[in-house]
Amino acid sequence: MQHRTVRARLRGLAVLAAGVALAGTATVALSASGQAATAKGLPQIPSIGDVVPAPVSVTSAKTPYTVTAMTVVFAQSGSAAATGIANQLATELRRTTGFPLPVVTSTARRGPHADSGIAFLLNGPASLGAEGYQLAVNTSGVTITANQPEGLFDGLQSLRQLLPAAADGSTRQAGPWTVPGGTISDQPRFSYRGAMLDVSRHFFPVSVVERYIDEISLYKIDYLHLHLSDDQGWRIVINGWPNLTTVGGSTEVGGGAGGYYTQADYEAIVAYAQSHYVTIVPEIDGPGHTNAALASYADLNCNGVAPPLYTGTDVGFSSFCVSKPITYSFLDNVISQLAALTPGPYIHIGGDEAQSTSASDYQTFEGQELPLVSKYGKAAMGWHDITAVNPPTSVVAEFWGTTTSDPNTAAAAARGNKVVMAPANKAYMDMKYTTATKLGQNWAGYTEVKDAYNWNPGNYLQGVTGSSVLGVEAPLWSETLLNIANIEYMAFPRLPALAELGWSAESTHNWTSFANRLAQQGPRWTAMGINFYASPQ
Ligand code: TNX
Repeated sequence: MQHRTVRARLRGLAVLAAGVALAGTATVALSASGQAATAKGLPQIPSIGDVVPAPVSVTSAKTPYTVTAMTVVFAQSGSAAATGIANQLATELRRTTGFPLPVVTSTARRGPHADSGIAFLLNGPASLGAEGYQLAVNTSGVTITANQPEGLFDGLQSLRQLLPAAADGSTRQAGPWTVPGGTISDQPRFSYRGAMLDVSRHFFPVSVVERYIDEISLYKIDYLHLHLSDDQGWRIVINGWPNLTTVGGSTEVGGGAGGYYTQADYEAIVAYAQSHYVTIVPEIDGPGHTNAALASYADLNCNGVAPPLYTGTDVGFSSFCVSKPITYSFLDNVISQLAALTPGPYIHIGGDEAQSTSASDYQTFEGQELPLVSKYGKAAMGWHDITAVNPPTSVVAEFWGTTTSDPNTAAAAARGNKVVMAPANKAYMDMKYTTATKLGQNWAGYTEVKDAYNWNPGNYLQGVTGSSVLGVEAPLWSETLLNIANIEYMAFPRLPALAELGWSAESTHNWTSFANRLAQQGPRWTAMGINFYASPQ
């Protein structure tokens, strides 16, 4: 990770001491100076179950493992992906421990060393699925097993949380580097666990997007939806349409300079995301939220006149010209280029708040655009407004409403469409926490951490249950957000709440347990230099 700063570890431990109410029995305690201790009353290291999102099943044991200067990291023989994941851990731990931590092939882990060191192995049972993993800690070592590299990466995220928070710092720290003993067996409830970043209202450079990828992947988020266009800015180069970025990308909310990604920038984001097992979902919104494109090309407007660029925060005033053929040749170019640059399965086509497009024009528009997405080999996602047009069942609807009933979305689910749950009053990370929150908006209400956590995505929207729910997403709209510190303040600690709803089994849902495990994340965020809202909850 980049840009880390280390703040007082003692302050972190104080938060830890205040926040921890151990679910299991911890067997080793740490004093505030970080020394192993057994005396009562001292803050204890976490038990192996103290992970966010909560694992499916956990067994605690009195067998902690301590990483030392002798520790070797083993990677599944013949797997470049497993080696990459082993290197991620080794690189991270070398920085803070100063230990050599060589990464070697798993065939070297045999004889008396058969369970020594830290191993990433791809021989887990098939029942773990693509993303599941098992993590076992005994006094000789740590073993993470999975079927697929994604599972190893998810297991690595759990292991990182089980190491002392100082391991997440940017400079050498004092140990000991002890991991609590026992086993975890874990796999996700939903396959789609998303975050969304609005890079249109305010533009964020590649480095900010990459840092956000670092942060979301800590909590096993596996999709990042990028809102690449809106009234205030068009943020990706489309060959053949240069004004989109030179004009449409030249400003943002408040009139700042805006910016845009070259296609090489976008490819760098995609590759960075892939190395974190995150799939990018690019969104080009339409027919509404399109002023930046309309300002870039007069021909895209029904009256042939380009409107001025827009730097305010109103919604619902712009529309593509539904009756002009150029609208669809333009979108064909956009979607074909985005599809070619995007290895993931989805292209998001927006479709929300088309208040300046008549219902019949909206129907015509979506009827023309949806086939373009399949023409280029992708599945379309759209905001749930799109369910009004009876879209093909391959289309995924993203529910952003504030009610628990939406007849169009329920009807789409009944026809077979999948739904991603992002209810604005629960999952929108740009809603203020309380009336005192300076950043953000409040049109969907105030969302404290408990509000973000206490709902069930599998049973929230009437008629949208069971296999209709593909997963969850945490949208972060950026009308009021200027930089990474602003982004982090709104996402932490609510993003981990949403991540737990997406990953953890419904049977583990428990506010008290979550709040206790969440409190232990604070010192990690401090060590990583992540700005967060210190919720009194
Ligand atoms: C609604 S939700 C929007 C966005 C705004 C957001 C602000 C949705 C699909 N559209 O255009 O940025 O509210 O919270």
